[in-house]
Parts: sequence; C-alpha cells; structure tokens
Amino acid sequence: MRTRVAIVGAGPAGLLLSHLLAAGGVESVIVESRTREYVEARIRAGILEHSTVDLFKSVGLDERLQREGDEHRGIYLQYPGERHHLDFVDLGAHTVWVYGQTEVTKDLGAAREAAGQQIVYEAANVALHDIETERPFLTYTDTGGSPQRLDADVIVGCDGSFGPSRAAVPQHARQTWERTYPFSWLGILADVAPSTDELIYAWHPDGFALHSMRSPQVSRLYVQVPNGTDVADWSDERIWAALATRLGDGENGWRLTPGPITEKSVLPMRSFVMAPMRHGRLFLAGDAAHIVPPTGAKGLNLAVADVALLAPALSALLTRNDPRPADEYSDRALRRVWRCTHFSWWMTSMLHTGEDPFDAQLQLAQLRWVTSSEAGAGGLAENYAGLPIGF
Ligand code: FAS
Ligand code: PHB
Repeated sequence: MRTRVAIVGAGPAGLLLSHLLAAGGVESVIVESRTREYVEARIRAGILEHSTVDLFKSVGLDERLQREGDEHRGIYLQYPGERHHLDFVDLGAHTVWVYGQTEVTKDLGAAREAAGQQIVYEAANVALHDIETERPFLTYTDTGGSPQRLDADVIVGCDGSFGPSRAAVPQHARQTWERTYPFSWLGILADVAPSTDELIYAWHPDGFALHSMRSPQVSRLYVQVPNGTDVADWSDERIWAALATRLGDGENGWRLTPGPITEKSVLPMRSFVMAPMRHGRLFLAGDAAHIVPPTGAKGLNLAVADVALLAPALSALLTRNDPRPADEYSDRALRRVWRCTHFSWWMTSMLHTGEDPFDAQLQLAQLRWVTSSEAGAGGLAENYAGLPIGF
C-alpha cells in the first residue's frame, strides 16, 4: 500500500491531522493499534481552548460541540475559606469550552469516516523504517496476522507517549527533558449534576482537588493522591469525603452534591518534551512529542496546535515542493510547547501540596496574589484560555 502521509495513531492528533491534510489536498492513511471503540471511549481531557474551537469551526467540526459543549468565562481558584472567580473575558482573554475528549474523538472519527479516510485499526507490531530517506515506510501486522507495508512520502507520529515514533528518532539526534511530580490524580466520573457553574481548582492542606464536568448531568472531579496509589484503596465514600473537605463543602453556603461514581482511575503527573519534533521524513505531533500535567488543561489543545501548524507545512512540501514551513515546524511548535509546559508546571506547583510548610506558604502567597492582582490574574487567564494557534 502507498500514501502521501502515513500517520501512526488515531487519537485526536492523528484524526485531526488527516482531516486538515485532506483539506489541503494531501491524502493520508492512519495506522492505529487499538479498536475505534477503545480510542473513542478513553476518558481524558475536558477543556478546549478558544483557538481549538475556532479551528474546529473553520473545518466544519464544531456542530455538536456548539450544541452540547459548554462555554465558560473563567474558573474559580480556592484555598481554605476563600473562593475567587477569575473571569477570563473581563481580564482580556478568551472563553474556554467544556467538551470531553471522548466527544472530540467521536466527532473526528465520524468526520473521517464520512470522508472515506483509510484507518487501519488493531494494527500490531507497528514499526517505522527509512525515516532518513525520502521513501519512508511503516510495517505492521493486520488483524488476520498478515505482515503489511505502507509506503509514504512522510510519516507523522501521533502515537502518544508510548508509541514507536518517539523512539524511532536516533538517540544522538534527540534531546529530552522530563520531570515526574511527587503526586498523582485520582479522577472520577459521576452521574450527578455539577455543584458549580465553572471549574473549581482548590488548594488544601490535605491535597489539591478539581471540580470539573462533562455535561449538566455528569461531573468530573479529581483529588491529589500519592504516587503509586491503588484506586481500590479509595472507596466512593472516601473519594466524596476528600472532595467535600478540599472543595469547601458547607463553607459560605456552598454544598458539594455527591452521586454514583461510574469511572475512577489514577493518573500520574509528569512533564516531558522531546526536541526536535522532526527527524528526516518523520514528524511528531501531540503526546508523541510532549506531555504536560493536566492542571493547565493543555495536553489536548497542544496536540491540536501541533497539527494546525504541521498540516499546511506538509501540504506546502508535498503539493508545492516548498520545504520551508516543514523545516520551521519543530522550532515553531516547540515555542508553544515550552510556553504550555511552563504554565502547566506553574499551575501544578501552585496547587499541589507536599510536606514542606515553607512551600505551602509560598503557594498561598501566590494564590492570594493571583486572586487579588489584575496583573497576576491576567497572566493566568491569558495562558489558561490559550494563545493564538500560530504563537
Ligand atoms: P493520544 O495518546 O490521545 O493518541 C495516541 C494514539 O496512538 C492512541 O489512539 C494510541 O492507541 C495510538 N498508538 C499508541 N501506540 C501505537 C502503536 N504502536 N501503533 C499504532 N498506534 C499506536 N489533557 C488535558 O488537556 N486535560 C486532561 O484532563 C487530560 N487528562 C488525561 C488523562 C490521561 C489518563 C491521559 C493519558 C492524558 C490526559 N490528557 C489530558 C492529555 C491527553 O488529553 C492528550 O494530550 C491527548 O490525548 C493527546 O492526543 P494525541 O497526541 O492524539 O495522543
Ligand atoms: C477535565 O475536565 O477532565 C479537566 C479539566 C481541567 C483540567 C484537567 C482536567 O485542568
């Protein structure tokens, strides 16, 4: 089999890339290791930046998002006894949208199916070859156990943090930066109406908590837990009790309404960046190149920003023989990656408690500044609501 662009991974980055490439007249084939149902059911991100929504709108992917998504003007920052609303619009920034990554992936999958996009699901043993030549190719095993080969002009690794693309870049040609945080998140989905109109990020001596949501009927909440936490050690009652304490249930007349938990999982927290995001005819996009702790709600939006840069660059290379945008891709993408990596680290460091009482005072001082200073709040708003795609 032969195509112009071979994409590894049918997550948000791979699906959106194929959609944007097609809009630019470039044909692609996606090779994905899981089933479509598995990919679409993975519970992950929940917040879309304004620039992500604008991009989806520009390529006809926003119909259900506009109908079922929820536009938010800001967030609440909380610490014991105090809850402050940061209104991003009043602070000169954009709104954000609450719309689960599962829904984004379903919308992308439906659009690609309608367009006749070729996606090979349940591909095993995916391997990249000859990426330093102008004739790279993938090999994989199909569901019938037969070996397959996909020849391409370009390969794009959209295979997340555990795929083969990152490792296909020779050690000598790549630089990586990594930070593992000394805590994790335990996340739940609950069939209960959210107890808040906008997200609550709460600092508490017991640990961080976040009240998010997926719809008027479904809440999404997280509590900070130690690394290595076994989700089986956290009963529903224990989870709701920790959320009530940390989110200030009963303070200033606010109540947290618990409900049936339908999903719970533990998510480790780390920052990771790999540069360059290109080697020969292999390009990387999304989690294949970078990971951010979810405190800044950046992961999915960064993946979108990468492919929004990469698609026109590959179109220029493959349809107009203009290599310059593709040559500039990595440096341009990494500028935004590092800005979002810093912001995600900053939010994570400000809100998660540890053993050191000095750090706790620094965190509270920072929270008091951000919630009382227009300059401090404006900096958070600008970064959380998101920078222009071409930043
Ligand atoms: P993805 O990981 O989504 O997709 C990669 C695809 O490649 C997957 O479908 C995978 O099956 C496939 N693949 C992997 N190996 C392969 C192989 N060998 N061959 C073929 N295919 C292969 N971000 C936020 O902004 N907010 C959040 O709250 C948030 N929560 C998260 C929770 C979890 C548990 C995780 C893991 C991530 C979370 N993220 C969050 C970040 C997440 O949303 C990512 O940024 C987003 O999925 C990035 O999309 P992709 O780059 O497409 O990678
Ligand atoms: C979510 O709704 O899953 C979510 C929202 C904001 C975050 C992280 C996760 O910072």
